Amino acid sequence: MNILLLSLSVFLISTISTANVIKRNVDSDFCEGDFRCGDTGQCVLYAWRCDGEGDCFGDEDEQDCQNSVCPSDHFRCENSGHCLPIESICNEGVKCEGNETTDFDCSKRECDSASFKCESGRCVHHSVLCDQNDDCEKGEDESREVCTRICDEYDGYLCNNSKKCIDKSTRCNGFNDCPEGDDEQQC
Ligand SMILES: [Ca+2]
Ligand SMILES: [Ca+2]
Ligand SMILES: [Ca+2]
Repeated sequence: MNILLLSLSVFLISTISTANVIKRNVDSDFCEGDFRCGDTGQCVLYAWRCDGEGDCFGDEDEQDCQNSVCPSDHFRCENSGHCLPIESICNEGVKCEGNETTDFDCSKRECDSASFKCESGRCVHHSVLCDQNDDCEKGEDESREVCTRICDEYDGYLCNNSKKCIDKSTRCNGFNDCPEGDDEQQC
């Protein structure tokens, strides 16, 4: 019983103190995920935290950079304390300034459920898959594999040697709907 009570208190204390730390450093309630400039009521983007330019009226965003804390969707440059949005690192190639290496592995990054992850780590929206434009650096969003999956989801027929997905009802209807006419073969 005593051990149970003890573990419960340890659990509660650690939960409360973790919550306090998060709330104090990343004031998501007050600034909705942005950085809070002291008690002035001003909020600035976390990407502006420790970027070398004062953005808060009192330059609070450039203070205490040795101990800066970045939200989980940002990467912290170790020397400057600058918070870089992971989105910018993986989609736009943004890096820490100076000689500092941006030690973030985009290939290990998670994309949200509405997005597809390119080999480079870039997240592209599902709506740009198989739209005949390369949105990934290597065009994986237009690969046969991805287009097969998308076409299956629409319950369509994927033409041979192209990314064209046609309605299944147009298969064997007497008209060539695929560039190579394979929708009219093996009927
Ligand atoms: Ca700044
Ligand atoms: Ca595309
Ligand atoms: Ca047809």
